[in-house]
Amino acid sequence: MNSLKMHDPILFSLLEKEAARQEGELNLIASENYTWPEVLQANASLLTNKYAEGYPGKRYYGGCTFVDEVETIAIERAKELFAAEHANVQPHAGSQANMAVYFAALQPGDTIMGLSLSHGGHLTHGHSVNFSGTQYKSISYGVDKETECIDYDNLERMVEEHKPRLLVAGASAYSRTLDFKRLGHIAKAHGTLFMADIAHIAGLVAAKLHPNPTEYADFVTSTTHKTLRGPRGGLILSKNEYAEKIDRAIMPGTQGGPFMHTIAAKAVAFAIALTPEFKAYQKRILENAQALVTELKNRHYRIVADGTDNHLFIVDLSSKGITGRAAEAALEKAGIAVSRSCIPHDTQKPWITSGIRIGTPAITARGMNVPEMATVAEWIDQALLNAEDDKKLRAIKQEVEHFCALFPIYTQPHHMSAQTVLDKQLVP
Ligand code: DSN
Repeated sequence: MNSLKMHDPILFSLLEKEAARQEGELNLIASENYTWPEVLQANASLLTNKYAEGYPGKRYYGGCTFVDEVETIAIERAKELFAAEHANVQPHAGSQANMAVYFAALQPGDTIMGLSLSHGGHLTHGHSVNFSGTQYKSISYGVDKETECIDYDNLERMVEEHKPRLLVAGASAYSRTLDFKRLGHIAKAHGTLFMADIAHIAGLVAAKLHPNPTEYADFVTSTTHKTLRGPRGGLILSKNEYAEKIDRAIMPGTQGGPFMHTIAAKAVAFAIALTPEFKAYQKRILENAQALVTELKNRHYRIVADGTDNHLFIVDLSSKGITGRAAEAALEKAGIAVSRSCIPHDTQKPWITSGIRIGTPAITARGMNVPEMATVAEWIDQALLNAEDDKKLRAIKQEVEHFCALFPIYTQPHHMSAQTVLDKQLVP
């Protein structure tokens, strides 16, 4: 008998319902993914019992022999994966990774410059309601009105004018390649530190399908659970010259005991990300995103920045008579999960929005490929055309459920191949 089921049936049943939701829904949320069974195993391990404040070989607790080895392995794999000089694998999340870099690199009141949230940036890149906008002076750059891409000439002019202490690149809703080389050169030319936040694109960077910023940036931050497909958590990479400052900014600066179970799970995910199979998975994410763009354009949807170079894109619904919020709600009724999203220069409020953000990491993880994208696009279109018709939305949901059953998340052959990879790579 399952122990959780016996001792806490209410909680157990909620976990079962969530498992059924994940299996039965089309997940197009660009920041989500289904991690590997081996990562789940490490993340649910008894390493959660261990306190290990400090770093390998320098802990404030006894009994750290094995967790020291775990963290060292995670650090070494992260460095290899991203060709980085230094890695800190302790950040609990992406926001904590960014906070630690600011804590290491800035004094309160210093100026930071990041992409505006309403143009695809992140709260921690200087938004007024976030610590990054209250503790530091924040200047935001945006995208060009015509191309909806970053205008690097204008960005350079802004760096010249505002002289930020830290230039921040990276986004949560930007579908084009980020020119880290150019950004690094701009920062260097103006005596500005440069941080690249690759939370969304880390898997593509690891697979060499997006430029890697580690050569050009003083600091690189990331999450480990989006395209990278590891456990929920954060990561900081830096040049060696900042290693000590970064480590101190995490502990004792902003965090206490590291989540050793999550660090073990990160180590497992990094090993998988070093394999050719992972690269093939990332390539399929890109192919699926581009195929879905084409299918939606064929159905007369406008795509922000006219397409995508990565795992996500933004659909502008302003000519379709439906807001982002209403579209998100209708799609949920049809068994399709997306997140509403501002479009650049949006006239709707951020809670409402004119767009939706669509990403392909999760549906690709469950084995869907380019031929399936036409079906996905047709359901999106039908759901949005019938957003007020609950009967029609319920009918689509049923079709979606049947379709998803053909692509089970945790029982399909590619997970077996993850096991094979682990056997080959990890077992001596
Ligand atoms: N919340 C994440 C996203 O959805 O993009 C960013 O942190």
